[in-house]
Amino acid sequence: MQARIATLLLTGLLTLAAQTPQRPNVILILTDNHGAWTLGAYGNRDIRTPHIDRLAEGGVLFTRAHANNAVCSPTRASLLTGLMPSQHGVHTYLGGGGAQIGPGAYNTLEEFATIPSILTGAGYAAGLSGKWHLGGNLHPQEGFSYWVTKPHGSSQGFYDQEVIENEQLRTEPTYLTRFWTDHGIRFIEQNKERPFFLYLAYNGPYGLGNSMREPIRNRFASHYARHPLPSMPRDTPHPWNFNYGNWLSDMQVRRKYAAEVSGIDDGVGRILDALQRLGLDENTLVIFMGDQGLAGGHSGFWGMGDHTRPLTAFDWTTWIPMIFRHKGRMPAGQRSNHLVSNYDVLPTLLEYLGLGSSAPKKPELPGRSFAGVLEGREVEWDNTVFYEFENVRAIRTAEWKYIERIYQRPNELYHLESDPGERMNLHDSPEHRSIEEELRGRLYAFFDRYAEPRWDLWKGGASKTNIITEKFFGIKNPYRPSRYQPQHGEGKPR
Ligand SMILES: [Ca+2]
Repeated sequence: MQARIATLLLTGLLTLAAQTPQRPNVILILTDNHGAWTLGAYGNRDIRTPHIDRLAEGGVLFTRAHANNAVCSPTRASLLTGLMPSQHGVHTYLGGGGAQIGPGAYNTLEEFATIPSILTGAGYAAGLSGKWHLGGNLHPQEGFSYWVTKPHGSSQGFYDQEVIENEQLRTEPTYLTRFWTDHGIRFIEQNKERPFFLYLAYNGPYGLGNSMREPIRNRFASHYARHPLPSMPRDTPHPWNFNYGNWLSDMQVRRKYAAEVSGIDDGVGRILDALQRLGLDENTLVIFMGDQGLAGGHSGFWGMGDHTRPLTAFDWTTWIPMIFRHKGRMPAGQRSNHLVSNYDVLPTLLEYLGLGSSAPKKPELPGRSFAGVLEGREVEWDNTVFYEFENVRAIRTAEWKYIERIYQRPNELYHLESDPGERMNLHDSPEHRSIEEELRGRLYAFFDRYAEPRWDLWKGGASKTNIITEKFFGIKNPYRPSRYQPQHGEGKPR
């Protein structure tokens, strides 16, 4: 009898062991200034993205994913912490030097639990290959043990650029998009026997500044050399364009942007091939998303919500690609219309990995887990996302968007169902007063609940970054932690 119980116990344990394999690996591929509209999987017919399209065919694509801010550092901080800018204090992009590298450098996420710090706490090896842009760039942060990144956030090009490797600055002559992919594959190979988290954060396609004046040097130069690229509209520039309005008719910029999207697609293809080659397909969750979107001529804009005056919250700056794939566990070829945000990713990922109890409790997370959608279950979902960019806050539902500004006008109300290009501002029109009041109430309730007074610009709080609308808030210098001591090797002028 005892032997039988022991056998049953043993069988039970063996069955349990077989049913609870080690947690899946996670690869989070993040692109920079990347509108969903550039990808074949989202309906684009003139930019070549066969590998990202293949990824989508094998998993779940979110047709309506939005970023909660217009620029790099805040959206990355929100992705990794699950918090709003008025909770983590990163309101705009970190400028050169400052918190990023040099004597004032510090990690702006230090006091928060993040996707990498939570996963490394659960036994994952974590690797960053690509753009960090959240401070303390020279040294590995947030539990990362593999750390190859950039000293700055902005990209002046994709060749002969400064990188940080082995905690040293140097110039990398080769194609950065390929360089990040190479390091991503190396990290996967080194950690293939244990759970790993790869944060592969491409600095392309970028779409801005000198990087778009660099000639196309990847293998797509001839493909796009004469391509008319009709997916980038040639509208009359919107009067709110600030510094890129004349790019709407610039074919060099369009072709360069398209070529950098396709360059990333090659990298995604190599990552997927590496997973297959190493037999990791069925034990690896792959997430592909953009940090925020980019207008490529849409509604008369080029760029993001910081390339306009006033600062804006238009959909072209927030609409991002978001694709999840996990072979064997996730339904293939699914498209979800749930309205989701970058700040929903952390709670989703933790629940999906069975780490829901590790979700940070304070500050309170505004995000909601859509893990059920990934597993093909029906989930209750409030189709509402929020946006915050300095003096601009917005609420977006499936049907409406309401945008409010502090210290500046106008406010804006758009009926997105009939006006997806956000061209007809219905603010203050008598027949829309009640919907505007309702949305305004929900917007205020959201920030009343979640904003931390310390970082709530609208209520006298500070910022870890310089802010573009400094004149409205009277904040001259970004917050710096007082305990900061320069570390050895930092602060060397270059
Ligand atoms: Ca960006």
